[in-house]
Amino acid sequence: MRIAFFDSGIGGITVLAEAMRRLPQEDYLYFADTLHVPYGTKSKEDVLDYVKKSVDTIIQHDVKALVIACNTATSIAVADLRSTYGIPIIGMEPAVKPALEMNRSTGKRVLVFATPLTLKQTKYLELISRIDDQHMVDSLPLPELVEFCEALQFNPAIITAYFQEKLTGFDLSLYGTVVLGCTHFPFYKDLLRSILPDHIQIVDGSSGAVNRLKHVMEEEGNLGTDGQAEVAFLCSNQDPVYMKKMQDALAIIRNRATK
Ligand code: DGN
Repeated sequence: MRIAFFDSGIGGITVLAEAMRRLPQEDYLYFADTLHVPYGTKSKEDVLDYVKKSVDTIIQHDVKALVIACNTATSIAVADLRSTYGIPIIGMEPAVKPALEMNRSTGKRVLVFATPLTLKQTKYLELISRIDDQHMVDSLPLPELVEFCEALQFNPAIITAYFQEKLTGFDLSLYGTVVLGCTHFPFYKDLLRSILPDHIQIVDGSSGAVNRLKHVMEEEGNLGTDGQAEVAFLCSNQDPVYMKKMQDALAIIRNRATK
């Protein structure tokens, strides 16, 4: 049986790639909800509906666990999904906790990049109020970055100009860590590395999600032994061009210099 990964578009491929690296004896199914991408600028009610429909489709395939490889979908739907389906469901969490720990000795701040919808959800606000007692965390919504990514727009001049505009007004000397709280954003990790000052570390939630996946599969005694990290791609509008795009995106992320 396969492990399924789900996102509105190609973002979750950044988490899938980490799982393939760490759990190569599994096989995978990747589903993109191309009928409704992007989620991050839509209403909570609509996203909940899109996620449930997508998971209903995914569950018809023989899958043993599901990773909601989308911070936006996780923050809106993970509790609902866990009470509906009888397989392990792993969600994303912006890596704010490790980011705060990394800055303990320097007293620097944390800057979280995510979709506007993720940053508005109770799940995120509760996380911040639980772990950020010193008020060291700021956030920046970057919805256009999802659109760039879906268009495979990796032109350094365009993306650099975008980041520079968005970061206007931020004193970067105050920050020690940037958190990529949207699974699309690690596609820009190499570029961000060249834009941000050297003292700023960049973290994302992929390794945390894969740690959790591995732990859950071990607990269930259900880790794969004979898989070959093969990936079957599916998308909700069944567009052959998008199928090819998902394969290209996986190759891009696997060849990225900054892990
Ligand atoms: N990749 C999604 C996330 O992690 O929030 C967002 C994509 C979107 O649909 N906006």
